[in-house]
Amino acid sequence: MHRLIELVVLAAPVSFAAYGADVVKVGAALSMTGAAAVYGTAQKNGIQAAVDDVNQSGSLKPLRVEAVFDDDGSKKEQGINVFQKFINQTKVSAIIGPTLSTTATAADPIAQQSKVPVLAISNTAPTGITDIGDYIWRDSLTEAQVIPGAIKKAHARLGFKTAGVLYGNDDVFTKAGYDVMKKALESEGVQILETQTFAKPDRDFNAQLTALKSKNPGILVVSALADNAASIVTQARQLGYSGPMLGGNGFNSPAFIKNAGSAAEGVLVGTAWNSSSQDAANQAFLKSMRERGVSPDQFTAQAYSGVLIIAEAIKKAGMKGGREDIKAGFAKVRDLPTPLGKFSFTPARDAQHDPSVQQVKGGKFEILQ
Ligand code: 1QQ
Repeated sequence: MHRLIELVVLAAPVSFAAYGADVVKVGAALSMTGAAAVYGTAQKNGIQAAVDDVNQSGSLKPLRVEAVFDDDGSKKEQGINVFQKFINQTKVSAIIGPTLSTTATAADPIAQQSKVPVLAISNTAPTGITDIGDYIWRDSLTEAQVIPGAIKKAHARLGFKTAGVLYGNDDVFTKAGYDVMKKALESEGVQILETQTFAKPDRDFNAQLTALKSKNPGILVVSALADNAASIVTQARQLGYSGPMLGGNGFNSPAFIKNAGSAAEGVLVGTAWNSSSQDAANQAFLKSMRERGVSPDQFTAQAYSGVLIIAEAIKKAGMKGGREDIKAGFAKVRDLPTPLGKFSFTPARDAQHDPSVQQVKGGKFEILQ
């Protein structure tokens, strides 16, 4: 008899915590397969770590957050299916993701219609994301917020006068990144000598790179996802292009460096995460990831920050974790300490914090001061 009572008492908190009404479910639609899989894996690590850290801190008591993960396959259709499942079956309070802007343009309108708040953690296309509607928010800086500063810094240091540009024309992000790069180069007074395009399934970029190299540009500027980026940079060096290269957000993965090897050395990349920041929130994030044996990248930092932002929204809503509560709470987030810096949303629901520029040195990204 004694034994039985003990069991019941011990079991009760566990079952409440796991299945009770006090759980705020957040669906994470991430690219675990397909062209953006390298980002999705990094994001999943960040979300899980932040959920554990928030719950362990007890700061949301009596609530706790639970992340439900699903693979958007780096594709529009699969992203739509995952969103529908999260909204109608899992009945999540909010959705994090999807990984690619391309997928977001298709899936976000469903969440908007269903009045489910979305927090994008890696969509960087300047338009076509948060302007879908008032339930769509993001903590990822857009290419328009990052690239002009990166090009300005590269220009000031290297003094090039001309550029060649290569971009993917079958993806919302790579295309939008190109638009931003073109504008930024022009406003720096840099002449674009040649522009070439490719599509995600392409593996051989020799034709485009030969055309670009023949113009002898002072810098090669590339908008591509990580897999394509590694092949492009490798093949450019193999063709004998020895000038500087600058990439967009797709380059912000250590997978790019790993796959490009020595060809990645010196490549410049604008980034939303200052990995060397001594801010307490960044140091706590780095410690948390170290304890998990995970080497974080920008996508991990944005994912981790996303969970902190949702937790803050719940607090600002008076410790309520419903769909409308989280949406209303987002609007009240101000100067929240995160691994990205002090975080606020702009009136257009975009991210507001400082960007950085990094360069590949010795097989690693190094922040340029
Ligand atoms: C986007 C991106 C990708 C490179 C990151 C996952 O920035 O699709 O908007």
